[in-house]
Amino acid sequence: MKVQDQLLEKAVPFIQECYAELGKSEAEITARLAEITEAIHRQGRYEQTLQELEHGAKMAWRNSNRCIGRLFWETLKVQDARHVETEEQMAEALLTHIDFATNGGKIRPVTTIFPSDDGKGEVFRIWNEQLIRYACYETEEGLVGDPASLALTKQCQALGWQGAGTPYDVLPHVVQIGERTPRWFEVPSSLIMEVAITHPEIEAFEQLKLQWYAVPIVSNMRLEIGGISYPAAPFNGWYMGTEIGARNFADEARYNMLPKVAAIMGLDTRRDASLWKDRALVELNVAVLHSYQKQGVAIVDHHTAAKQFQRFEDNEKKTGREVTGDWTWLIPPLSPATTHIFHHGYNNEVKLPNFFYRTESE
Ligand code: HEM
Ligand code: NRG
Repeated sequence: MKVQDQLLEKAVPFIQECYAELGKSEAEITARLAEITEAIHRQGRYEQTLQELEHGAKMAWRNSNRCIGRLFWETLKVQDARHVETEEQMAEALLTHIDFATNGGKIRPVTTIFPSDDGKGEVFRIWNEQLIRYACYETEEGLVGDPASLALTKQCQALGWQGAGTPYDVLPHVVQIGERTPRWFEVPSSLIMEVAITHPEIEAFEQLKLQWYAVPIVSNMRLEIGGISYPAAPFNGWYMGTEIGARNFADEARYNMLPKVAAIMGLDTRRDASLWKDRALVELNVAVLHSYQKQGVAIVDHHTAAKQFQRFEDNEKKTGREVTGDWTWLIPPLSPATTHIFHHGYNNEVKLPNFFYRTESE
């Protein structure tokens, strides 16, 4: 099938669904489809209206099978950056995103949408996995920082960036337009909100000197709406505590803190059956939730998030839409069987619009 026909084939159901949800008339749908058909035949592409972009992005969130936070899909804000032309403008829009999303800790869900990939022009790319993430260095004492960032840190260094060498150096933004040399831009520390981790009862937690950033802004996925692909469309909500406490700090291949937490708690780490890992995990997660709450940064615990997801499922049922989901990602990594999600099955069919991992050529 021709590329043009493929585009139209995806544009039609999107416009029908989007416009129906927005309460538009059949006449409006017919008129818009005629316009889009004509544009595709004449130029091989069509441009979305701001309203289509905004509602399409919300639908993409609603269709994100792995996301437990979807109750709030209608509140998503869109920063339209489709007019951006230079690396500097890209970097500027990323800083605006961080600032608007952070909002002093009252985090707002946002997506910034850069120019689409129409297969002809240049592709706008963000190299970072998230807009705020910690670097990783290989030292004689082993890895320092977040091992998840080892490859990107090396690439940044090859481009001339140098970090301070602490376990929590925020990586610069690396952006690339077409096949031009990628450019890096430091993120001003005044824009980055971070949370020092303390425990409500166990004072020794302070000795671990743990900290994490306030806002997770995923920047390595492409957004597809109505057949149009946006390879750079960073998005954020707020954290669910377990992402930090049960994975980022706990995974052996990340900050690997469970042995240190067990040590300050005086647990018996010689026997697996003492359940020292489980006990350390719980207190680490208590500390994360406590610290974000104390510093006024939005965060959700996994029990509340699961209840919110239940409400999302109820809402969707009422509107006659089937909820799709990826069970393996929806269950939280801590006490999964205490949530209703664990005891359910979900259809993991991928509906459009949606967010996808980028392939090499994207
Ligand atoms: C995945 C929670 C907002 C789209 C996830 C995950 C969690 C989560 C816990 C699993 C992450 C992991 O295990 O690494 C939340 C919460 C939000 C929120 C609490 C608060 C509002 C959003 C927004 C979008 C979104 C605003 C898009 C507009 C996604 C996508 C994934 C995901 C696409 C899958 C990522 C992947 O495959 O790597 N979310 N989310 N989420 N979320 Fe959300
Ligand atoms: N687990 C990752 C973040 C993935 C997305 N999570 C969200 N998304 N909460 C981590 O950094 O731990 N969101 O858009 O809010």
